[in-house]
Amino acid sequence: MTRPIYVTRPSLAPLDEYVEYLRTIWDSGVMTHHGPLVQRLEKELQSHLDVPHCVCLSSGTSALSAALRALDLEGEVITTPFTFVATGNVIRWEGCSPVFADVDPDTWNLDPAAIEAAITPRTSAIMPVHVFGRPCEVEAIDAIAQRHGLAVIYDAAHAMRVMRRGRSLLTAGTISAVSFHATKVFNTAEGGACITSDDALADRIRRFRFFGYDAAKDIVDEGTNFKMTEVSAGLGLANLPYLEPVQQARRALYDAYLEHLRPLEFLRFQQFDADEYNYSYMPIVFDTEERLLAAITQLNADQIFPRRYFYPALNTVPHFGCDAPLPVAERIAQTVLCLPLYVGLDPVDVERICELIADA
Ligand code: T4K
Repeated sequence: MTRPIYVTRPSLAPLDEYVEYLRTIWDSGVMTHHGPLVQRLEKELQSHLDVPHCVCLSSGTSALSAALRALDLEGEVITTPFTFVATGNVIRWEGCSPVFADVDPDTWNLDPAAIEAAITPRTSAIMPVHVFGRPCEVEAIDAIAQRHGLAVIYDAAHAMRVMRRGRSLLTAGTISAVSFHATKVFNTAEGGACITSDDALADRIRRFRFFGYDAAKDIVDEGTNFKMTEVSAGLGLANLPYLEPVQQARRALYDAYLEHLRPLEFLRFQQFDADEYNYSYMPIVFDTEERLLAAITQLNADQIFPRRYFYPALNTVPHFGCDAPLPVAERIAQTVLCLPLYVGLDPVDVERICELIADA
């Protein structure tokens, strides 16, 4: 038995395969500025995802930032309170106001009826999150956006390798922003990308990431430094061929958890289509926060460290200044726990984790 066990570990290609990419960097001396490895990674991701534009950036957060900027958004952006703090922060960072709407009790994603109820004359966009990779109600959200003339930016940080009706979920919305952080199913250490089918938006995001320069190095926009390095892109290129086996291994672990945990009456699970999901997280919901805390104590005593993604609900975080209670999201945030899930996690440890939870 390995200890300690953390909530995740990065999936990494064999080191010698990554070293081959590093060698090309050492040979060329090109470390950054949209070099050959970033260009190749973008091409490979475009073909992998079957999308016209995948603009690689320095993080999922910078991808969200660039998406908001590319659309010149201002005013209110409706989003979910059940998400990582980056989602809400980036909206404020870009000069807009996040307006939190409640989530659906089964999917844990924004409830379309709650989105519609939150629309005001100041609303400019909807920023839903496919939380833990579970797709949002994309059609319903599109219909609302069209009715009210709003942009839809998906925070698709968790959604690499999620399919929806045979297509990558990253094709949803005006722009989807995905994270390639070390803790994600596909990683470039730090990194992210904007996916869009709009040529003009893709070009604008490319300019933003490089100080607003165009190809001739004329300053044509107000940009910043959101560049992905060649070192990150090389890691992405090395990791990309392993996505299928990584996903299969995660699915086997997820299924093993479910087999042991399903009989426990005090637990609930996120609902999704098993064949289109990416198995990026193993979230479980307890009937009470007391039981969740008891389970954490039991697990920690055995050096197992699950995580309370995403606690607390963002509408209760003071800097967002939101007074309205959002009971479904707050309840889920109080009672959800993400269990360890990564390639290499020993099935014996999965069993042990489940026993400790059952004891709680
Ligand atoms: N939107 C959503 C919905 C998101 O969830 C996120 C990020 C974003 C936007 C923004 O995307 P990025 O800008 O980050 O690309 C992690 C990640 O930093 C973050 O990417 C992720 N979501 C968030 C949910 O979780 P922590 O606070 O869990 O990191 P940490 O250091 O506690 O790591 C957790 C465990 O992972 C450790 O116990 C051990 C393991 N680990 C971690 C790292 C960093 C490793 O084994 N190796 C590593 O290099 O934040």
